[in-house]
Formats: sequence, C-alpha cells, structure tokens
Amino acid sequence: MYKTRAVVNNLVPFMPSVAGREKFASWLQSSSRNFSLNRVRWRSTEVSAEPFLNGNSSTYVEEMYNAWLDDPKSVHKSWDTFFRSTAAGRTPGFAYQSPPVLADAGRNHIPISSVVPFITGGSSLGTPVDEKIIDDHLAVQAIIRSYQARGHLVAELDPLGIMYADLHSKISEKLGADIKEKIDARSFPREVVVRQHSHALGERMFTMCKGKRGKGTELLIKKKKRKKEKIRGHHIAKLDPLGIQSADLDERHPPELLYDHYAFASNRPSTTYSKQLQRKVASMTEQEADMDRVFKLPSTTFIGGKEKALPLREILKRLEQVYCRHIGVEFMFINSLEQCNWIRQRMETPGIMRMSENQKRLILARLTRATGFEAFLARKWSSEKRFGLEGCEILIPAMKQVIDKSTELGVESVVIGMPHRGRLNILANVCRKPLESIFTQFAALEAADDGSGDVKYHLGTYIERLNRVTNKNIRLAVVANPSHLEAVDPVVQGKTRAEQFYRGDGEGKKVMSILLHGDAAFCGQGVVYETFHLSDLPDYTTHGTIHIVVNNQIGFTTDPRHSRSSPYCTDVARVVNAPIFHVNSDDPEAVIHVCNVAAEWRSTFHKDVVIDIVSYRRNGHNEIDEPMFTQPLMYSIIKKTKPVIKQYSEMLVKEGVISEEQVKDVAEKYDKICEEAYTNAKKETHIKYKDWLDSPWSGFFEGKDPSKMSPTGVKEDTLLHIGKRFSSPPPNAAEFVIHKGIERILKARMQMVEERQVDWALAEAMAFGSLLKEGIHVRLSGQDVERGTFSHRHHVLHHQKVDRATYKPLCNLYPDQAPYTVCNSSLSEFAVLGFELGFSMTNPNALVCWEAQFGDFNNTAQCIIDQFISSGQAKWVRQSGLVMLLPHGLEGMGPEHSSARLERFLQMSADDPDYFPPESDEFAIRQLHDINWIVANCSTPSNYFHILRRQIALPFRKPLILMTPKSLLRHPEARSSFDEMNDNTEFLRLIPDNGPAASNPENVRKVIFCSGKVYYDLKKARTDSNLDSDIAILRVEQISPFPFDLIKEKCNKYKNAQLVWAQEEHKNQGSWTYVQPRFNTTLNHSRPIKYVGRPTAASPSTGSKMQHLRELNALLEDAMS
Ligand SMILES: Cc1ncc(C[n+]2csc(CCOP(=O)(O)OP(=O)(O)O)c2C)c(N)n1
Repeated sequence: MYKTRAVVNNLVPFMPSVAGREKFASWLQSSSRNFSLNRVRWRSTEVSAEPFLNGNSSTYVEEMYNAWLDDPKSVHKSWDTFFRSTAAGRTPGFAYQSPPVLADAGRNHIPISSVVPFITGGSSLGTPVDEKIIDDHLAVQAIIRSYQARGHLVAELDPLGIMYADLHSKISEKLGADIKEKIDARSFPREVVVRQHSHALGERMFTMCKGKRGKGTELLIKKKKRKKEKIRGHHIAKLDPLGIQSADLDERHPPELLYDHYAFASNRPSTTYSKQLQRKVASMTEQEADMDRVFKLPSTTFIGGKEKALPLREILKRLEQVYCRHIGVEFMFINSLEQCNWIRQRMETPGIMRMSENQKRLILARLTRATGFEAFLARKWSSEKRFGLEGCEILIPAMKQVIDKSTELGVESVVIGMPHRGRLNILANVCRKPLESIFTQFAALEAADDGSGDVKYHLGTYIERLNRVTNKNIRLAVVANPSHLEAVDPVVQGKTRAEQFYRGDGEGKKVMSILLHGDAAFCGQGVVYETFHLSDLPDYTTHGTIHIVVNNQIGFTTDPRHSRSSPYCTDVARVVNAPIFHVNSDDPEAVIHVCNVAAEWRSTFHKDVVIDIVSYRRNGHNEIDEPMFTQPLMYSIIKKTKPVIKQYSEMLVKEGVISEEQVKDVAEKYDKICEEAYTNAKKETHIKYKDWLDSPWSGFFEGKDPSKMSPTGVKEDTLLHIGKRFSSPPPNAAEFVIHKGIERILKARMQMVEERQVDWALAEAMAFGSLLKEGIHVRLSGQDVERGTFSHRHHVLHHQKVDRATYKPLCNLYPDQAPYTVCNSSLSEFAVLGFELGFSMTNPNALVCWEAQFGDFNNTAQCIIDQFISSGQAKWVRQSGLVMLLPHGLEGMGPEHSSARLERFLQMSADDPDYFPPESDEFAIRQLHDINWIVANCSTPSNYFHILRRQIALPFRKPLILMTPKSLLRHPEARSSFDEMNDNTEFLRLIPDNGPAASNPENVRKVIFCSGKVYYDLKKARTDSNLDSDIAILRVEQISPFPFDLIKEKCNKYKNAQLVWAQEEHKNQGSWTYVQPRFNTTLNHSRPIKYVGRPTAASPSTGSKMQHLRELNALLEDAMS
C-alpha cells in the first residue's frame, strides 16, 4: 500500500493536468472537512491519518483514482462524478451521485454503484451515501487484508506449542488458552519454554498470539509509543535519493488482525487506525447483531467461494480457518496483485484443502516409510550418527508431493541440495536409492574404487526412475555436499541451470531444483542470501527453486532466539518476493497442501517459494547427543508429544479411511523390506564411491585413453578468422553506434591479427572461439567480465544510443558454432563460484570459467574452493574442468589488489613433494590425471591460449587455477605469434631461455627460475645489466603438478650454474614454499636452490608505491648479483 502510495506520490508531478488534481488521501480524511488542495500533502501524511489505505477497497479505489487522474474517461462515469465532486470540495458521503445506467462497461468501468449500494443497502439517484456504512464496509475489508497479511503471525504452526513465548516477559494471564493449557499440562516454569523472539519488536514487547479456533483471536500487546513510532517510521521514510523507488516494508505486528481490535465487540481503542475510524467502527459494532450483518466481499478474497457476500461472523470464521490454523502464509509483500490473488485463491477457496481418501492413504503410506526407515536404522545401528528425521518425518511425503506435482506439471529432472538432516531417508524414500547401498555404508567396508570418500550423509546420488504416481520418468540428483551448511545451494543452482541450458529448457519447465535447509543454517549462512540473489538474473536464474526448511526450532544446541535476529528463519527469502508457507508438521494434510501450492507456484510464475515445516527434533543433534543437557524443557515436551504417524493414523482410523490393522500391516510390510535389504547388504564386501556420483557423464569416459590428449594447436586459418571477427564492429555497423575508444581497440586488434600476433585478450578470444567452433560451449562468468575489470576484453559491445542493444563478437564467429555465454555476475564470489562449479558438473564438454575481479577476492568463496574444488573428486569421485581466473601480481596497488594467494592453492595441491614420478612419454598427462587440480601462472598469451584449450583436450577433467595478469594485458612484450598457437604447438609447462645463455649453457653462472609477470622485470634487469649470456631465466608456467622432469632436464643443462628461485611475492607467499622441496627432490638434494624475493610479511603487499618500487629493485638487484 505504501508502495502504491509512494509511486503515486512520485508520479503525480509528471501527470498531465486534469480537472481537480487533488491528492488522493484528502477525500478520505473525513475528519477534515476542508479539502483545500494545498493543505493536504502526501509526503507529510501520516499513515494513521489515512485509515482506509490499509483496506482492500482502498487499493481498488486508489486504482480508480489513478486511472481517473490519467484519463477521466477511463473509469466509469460514476467514479468520474465522484472524483470530480470530491475534488470540488464535497465530502465523501455527499460526493457520490448515482449516474444514469450506461451500457458497455469497459476495463476500468466497474461502477461505484456496484460497491456502494451493497454497503448502503442501495442508494437512489441523488441520495447521499451514509458515511458510517462506508466506514463499516471498509473496516471489514481491512480485516480481510489483515488476515491475509498477518494471519501467519497467529497461526498454530508449532507442534510443541513453545514457539512464541518471550523469555524476558512475564507470561500473561491472558495467554492464549490452548498454549496455556499445553504449558500447564506439562507443569513447567513457563518462562523457560521459549523458542523464538517475540515478533520484531524486541524485548520490551510481549506478544502472545493464540486463541480458540473460530472464536476470534486474542492479542496482547504492550508497547511504548516511542517504540511504535520507531517501528512504523519506515512506512513513511523517504528512502530513495532519486525519488524513483519505494519501499513496501511492512510492520510485522498485527493489532489490526484481530477483529476485536476494530472494536466490533467493544470500544477498545485501536492503536493502528485513526481515532475517527475507531469511533466509526465502534459505533457500528457495538451490538452483537453486527456480526450477522452481511458484507460484500472484495475481489481480493476468495473465502466466499460462489458467495459474493457473507455475514461478518462467517467472514471471520473463514479467515481464521485459512490463515490462523496450521498454515501461516506470508505473501502480501509480493509486488504483484496477480500473484497475491493467485495465492489467496489457493488458500481461501472453500474446501480447497479437502483430500480424497486415496490421497490420505498415500500420505500415511509415505509417512509410514519415513518413520519406519528411521526406526529401522535406530534399531540396527543404535550408536551410529545418521542425523535422523524423527520429529519431521513429514518431510518425506512433502518432498514426494512436490516432485509428484512438479512432474505432473512437466518437470522431468530434479536437482536436490540438502544438508545432513534426513538425508538417508530422502535417498531411500524419495530417490529410491536401493536400501542395500545405503545399509552397506554403515558397514566398515573397503572402497572398490579410488578416492578418499565421505561420510554417508554427505554423499550424492543420481537416479532415473518411473514416478508411479504420475507414471512419468523422472531423474533425481542429490548433489554431494560438505558439512558446510548451505554451501551446496549455489552449486545446485549452477547444475540445474546447466541442465536447463543444455536441454534448451529456457523457462525451467523440465528441470528444477529443490533446496532443503535447516532453520538455523537458512538464516545464519550468508550464502543463502547470495544464492537468492542469483534467482532472477538472466544468466543465473533456474526459473524458480522450491525451498523446504526443516524447521526443528533448534540449531545443534542453540535456540532460535540466540541464533537469529529475524522473526522467522525464512525472512531472507522475502528479498526476492518469494511466498513463504509456514506449516505445522503435525498436520500432514496442511503440509501436502502447501507442497501442491508451492509446486504450482513454481510452475506458474517460475519464481522461488519457501515451505517452512515447523517441527521438532526428537533426538539430539545426532543420535548420540543428549539434548536434555541444554534443552531440558523442550525435550520434556517432545517426549510427551505423539509422533505424527501416530496422530495421523489415529485420525484416519477415526475418519474411517483406514483400519487399525491396515496401519499395522503397512508398517510391517516396510519393515520386512528393510530386513531383506539388510540381509543382502551383509553379503557385500566392498562399497563403491561411484554408486554415489551425482553427475554421471555417460559416454564421456568410454573409449577414451586416459593417457592421450587431443592437440591444442589450431590451424592458422581458424586463428585468422576468429581474430578478424573479434576485431570487427557489428555487421550492421552503420546503425550500431559503438564508442570511439572501442573503435580504436578493434583497429589495434585487427592490426595485431594482420601481423599474426596476439595479446592476452586476443589469445583468450581465440581459445574460446576455436572451442566454440569445435562445438564446445564456453561460459565466462564473474564480476564485470563482459568488459573485463581491466577494460581489455570487450566481449560485449554496447550501442551508444540504444539501451540494451549489444553485440557479442564471439557469438557470431560461425553459423554452426556452440553457444557462447559471457555474463557479468552479482557481486558475490561464494555463490557465483559455487554456481559455476555446479554448471561445470553437468557437461564435461563445456569450458566454464569464473573470473575474480581481483584474485584477492577469491577467499570470500573459500568454502567452495576448499570443500568442493580442491577435494570434490577425492570425496565424491566427481570431476570438474572449472577454470578460475585470478588476476594476480604485485604492481604497487596495495595489499588488497595484489595477491590471489597462490600459496594457498599450491598448499592444497595433492602433489607429493618428495616423490619424483616415473619418467615416460606420458609423464605430464599422468601427473595431471593424478592431481586434484592444476595451478598455473602463464607469462605468454599463447600459453594462456593452450592451457584453456587443454582443459577440453584432456581425456578427464581437472579444475584449473590460473593466476592471470593485469599490467601484462597491455605489456608490449607480452605478445605471442600465431606460430606459437597453430598446429603442432602445445602448452609449455616450462618456457626455457631462448637467448644467448641457452646457446652456451656451460658458461651460464646463474639460472633463475620464476613464474608469471616477474619474468619481464627480470629479463629487463638482465639486459640492462648486460648479463644475457651469464644468466638464464626459465619460466615455470605450470607450477602444480610440478614439472619435475623438465626442471631436472634444465638443471642438467646448466650444470655449472647457481640455481635461484625468484618471485615477486613475499617469502611466505607465492610459490617458494611449494617449489623448494620439489627442487630438492628433483636434484636429489645435491644442488641448493636459493630464494630471491621479498622477505616474509603478514600482508601481501605494501600500500606505498615507493616502498613497492624499492622492494622490486632490491629483488632485481639480488637476482642479478
Ligand atoms: C557452515 C557450518 N557451520 C557450522 C556447522 C556445524 N553444525 C552442524 S549442524 C549444525 C546445526 C544446524 O542447525 P539447523 O540448520 O537448524 O539444522 P538441524 O541440524 O537442526 O537440522 C551446526 C551448527 C556446519 N556444519 N556448517
């Protein structure tokens, strides 16, 4: 509402002048009979002075008014008359005059008479409308809206009934009766049965929202006026310096939710609505008879079904049924009337939650399996950690329902990301992974394949099976993940996006993702937020994710009020306008209903949606933990709480849907299945990690010799063609205005191509372009990658006159080329790197690159690097050819734009420093095969070209960590000839010295090994010192795996020389600590290798340019000495 108002407010000055331009609020202010234009100012209007603006009808009336302001003819004549009258100064009650009947009502032509007479009981032409009746009507509408917006705050969501108490407040005698009973029955000191913050208002507020169903709801609020003003301030704050946006920030506390708040039954003053409205409503509702008065239902509610009007009593009853029972829906913040109405319809339509007997039996059957599975594991492996689902077993029927519904709506493949809780159960009962495979994980068996493996509740899986409910084939992948909660979220999104991309599923109709979360992790981990922000970006969207929170109201041993500051653990989802369905896990049918709605929502709007299953954890954090140490009272309640299976089966027996014998029978049958699988599992002698692979690349490895690599050199014609295309303006250059600076860059590029030369950007374009030609999809993602942080790339040319008109040269190389994706990302490293990793997992025949703005920033994605990229293959036998491009180098730009922390990547390389692998022709490729990732620092464009192409030429996939240059991008010497890239050329792990020193190696007194940009500084210093024949400089381009063989060869060549490792990084950083022991192994400790470089330091680089140069000179002097 505020949003609309603010928009109106902002738009009004630009609207064409129309008769009676009066601010909308003025005619609602009936207390002020003075309608002077100048006196009423939107910007200074307080919310409380605009009572009707909180009601549905006011939205409608406001729409009418806006339309009328725009064009008085666009609304029905009656509205026109009305607005004209109010503009002319008539008071609301007298402003309306019934117009003559008009035929053919247009789009906005709903006559006011269709609203007003209902309220007034009919008014004849010229009869003034009774103001009081309008107020009553609007008050009812306000109540409806309040239930829709805030009903979730009083819904009975918590199966334990301990959710809302506030530790710092005394429990009032006015406690909701059923909560009070619950607490009393268990005879606990009530103050301690506390789980969550009281809503939003902090310690001084105490809210207890509970009531007997159908009788209205009781709310007790104590708040200080000052506090209230503070809270409401955001409604009227002017947040936008440009005045072009608005905020729709809603207060979370719902006094207006409760009908007695409107004083229908008493004269209790309201704190929300104006005194004037309170008086009006109070006078209307003094008598119980008001409850039987019939009110027209606005178009924004569906509680009436086919009824257009209902008695107030019935309205309230239905609203409570919908919004204040076991489902609490948050959706009114969504900025789309269509979407809000869509949800209202699915929640409010009478009978919408009714289930058939078959559906009920299906829920029970699934619940039986979920419960039986945990019970079976607990019986067989009582002291094993399994992070069971007890207390939220309903998750299994919920997941299955989401999948059933989505399959019914066309989805064929679901990618799932989830934490530990209930994972085995999901694998068994949702994915239908053979129970034998799961049970063998409990036995201490040897692995039949390579890798170090992972604990059972982290492993992934991939299953293709028939969905028996929909009779459609479905593919389910659960992505393997580390302990690091939520880190898998962006990986799942990337994998999902890739599947959609390669299937041509541009709208996400065939492939979708489901993300499961724990309550503490969902609100605690920042990557959740970062991932949400990818959800609507053109090159990152997965067209809607269904999030399911297993909200057991505890995180390990920590209560929610100590683990989050937001009222709900799901509030993070509000940023993307996702509807949030809180649902009580003890009401299986309510859970299934919201699952259906969520799946339909995703299928209809292709936007994220959250299901928050409010439940509990029957055991400790894991099965061997003692929860009574820390949550004694909560757990005493849990012990007395009947498992949902029991509650639901009893209910169905009572309803006559199923008999007690049948309940028993279903449970026993499942137990038998488990026993059989258990017996079979015992026969297994080995486990296979491959059985747990989440992304099988069928056909990729078959028939490939793991020791053979395709060539990386490219025909000259191809280089020339790509070079020319990349250097040309758009084909329609006459109309497409490009920037003069870009024209110059393109010209310079063309000149290089004509001279058969490439710089860094051209080499990269040729690597990408040649792969595209070969049918390999290339995706380059990261912050500002389209232009390139250093303005060197320019893969997207922008029309200087037309917004969003762009040209991407690499998309226009060949008619039958593979697609090229280049996309600026959101400003996140964690989520975006995770996303690209996920993308790279789907298709091995794609080059997926992520570029950091500066290499320094990669450490905000450290978890993805450590937990997935470095160790993913070892843990989960999953390969990835992801490329990380990390601008790196000390160039006097200060401590934070200098180091990609090369040393860390090297330290994580699984490359034994003490082991010289057997020498053979396959030395290099074997090393690559055995390593966890490749770390390189190239010094020439051609080597960059080759190493990128090598990612695809390899018969397997390894992540590539590449230190990339900054100043070298434009360094005149950092150029390569086509000769170094065409047929019969390849990536050089080590670039030898090709100068005078190389032709007379015996006389060389010093060999400097180095890597990356420092080579050019050393080379210049050597020439300046006239030492070209005395000193050889060799570049180690691939640092890990270490080129033992080549180092050995070169050291032998320069047998009389002193060996030096020179680097620009500080001694405790860069490559030194990695290369030193490997040099020693290579040389069998027979020749020392000396360090030349900066001393150790805590910070990667000095902040002083002068100090930087001083250090560099010292380094060079030392190297040349
Ligand atoms: C990033 C991260 N920090 C800490 C932990 C340790 N840890 C494991 S489970 C857990 C509690 C998680 O609570 P919640 O998200 O509510 O899920 P639940 O275990 O209750 O299902 C914690 C803190 C972790 N796994 N990951």
